[in-house]
Amino acid sequence: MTALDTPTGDTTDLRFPSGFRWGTATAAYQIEGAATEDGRTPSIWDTFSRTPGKVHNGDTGDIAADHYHRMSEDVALMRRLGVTDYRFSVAWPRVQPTGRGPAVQKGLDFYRRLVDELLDAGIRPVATLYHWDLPQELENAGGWPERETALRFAEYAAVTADALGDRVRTWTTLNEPWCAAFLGYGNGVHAPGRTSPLDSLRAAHHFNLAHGLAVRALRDALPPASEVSLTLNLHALRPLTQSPADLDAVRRIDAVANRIFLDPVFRGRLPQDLVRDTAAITDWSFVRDGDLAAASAPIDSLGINYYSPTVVAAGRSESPSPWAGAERHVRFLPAPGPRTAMDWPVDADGLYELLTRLRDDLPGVPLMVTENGAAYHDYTDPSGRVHDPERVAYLHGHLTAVHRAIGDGADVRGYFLWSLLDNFEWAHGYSKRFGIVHVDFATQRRTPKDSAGWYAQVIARNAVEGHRNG
Ligand code: IFM
Repeated sequence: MTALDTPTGDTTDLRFPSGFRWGTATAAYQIEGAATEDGRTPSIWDTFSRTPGKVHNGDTGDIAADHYHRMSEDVALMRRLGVTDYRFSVAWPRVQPTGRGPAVQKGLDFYRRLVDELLDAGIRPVATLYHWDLPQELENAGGWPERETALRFAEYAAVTADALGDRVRTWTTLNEPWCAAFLGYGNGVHAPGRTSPLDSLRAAHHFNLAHGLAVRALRDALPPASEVSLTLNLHALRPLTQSPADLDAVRRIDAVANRIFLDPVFRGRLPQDLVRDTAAITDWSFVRDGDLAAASAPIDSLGINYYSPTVVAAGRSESPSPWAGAERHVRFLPAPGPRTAMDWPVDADGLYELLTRLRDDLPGVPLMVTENGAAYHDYTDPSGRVHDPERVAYLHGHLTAVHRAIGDGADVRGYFLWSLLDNFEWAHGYSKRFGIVHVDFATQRRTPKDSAGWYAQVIARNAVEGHRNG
């Protein structure tokens, strides 16, 4: 029990610090639909999802959860949940359809309306600039492996901040650049579907550069009290055994999954072991003088997206892999325990391990859990209810882990549940439901699941239930 906790009979209220930010998160391509409206042009995900065999069932984000037309209803849902914050992403191809030049007002107007409705509902908007929907024209010009894309991103950040900066206080440059670089350009399971280790490393560097240049552009455009952040899906790594070979497997994956972003952004340098590990692929000469200084422009907080841990051992894995050569030295093992519909293990300790690692590695950097949640096989029962006890258990376990990390000194300022709505789950299409609000994609009817009611109570009490002595 910490000083914040309150005993209540057999249970204890695990209280969060006052002012803790309780949010939900979504991303533009996953919920908006309206793929061709108001000047929006195709992004790499429009192209990829139309490519036969790339997305389950041939699903696309053309309509998705139709949030573009149902935004008011969705904000009203959040108002009822009582969330203090909402994390959404801005679709670059709505704002700058060709990836460059002046902003399209109609595209920006949608976000202006969204932000106004959020503020009217007493909900703080948290805007992410890039959640994977690169304008296709920029991919045609080379995409993230090319430096030019980073320069274009900084321009997009500036025009978006000019338009929304008076109302949006918290900004995130990139969401999960690891996925965008390594799943998009390394093993090709995400858009744009390339399978080149070199391209994935080049993309990762240009994401770091893009982030840093965007931080500078945002600082120039935003009022001084604004907060600028970055969201990483850091991998919580565990060795199979404590043998030197298994520990080296952890080191390799930590370098190519975690430190490839953490070191440039927080220390202005590349991990030297990563440079050695990838010497057969590149000499990293695409990193120019000044890039790492630009990448390490100071930020106000770090966002962490966490779903499950990764167990590794010395060995060999399949190719094409997202691991830029590390697959020749590392095998991945299933973590034990129950699994979600994604077949991801449920293991809240991994979140605690990550948050306390960052407490130690990045002292003074406030943290936010910007995504956490689970997909299950949800359905509406004959009475119209959606019972999702497994999701409630997942969320309860993970919030308890966040609370424990805070008690142990991690400076965690907020938690954003993924996701508000069932949505387009990338290569899985609509087959995986992460929402706490069920969406019937045939009718677009929204039905809050039991987990939504549970989360509303957590927010209202600013606490989750713990067990005494438990
Ligand atoms: O749906 C995704 C989200 O877009 C990024 N983080 C992980 C989620 C679940 O896979």
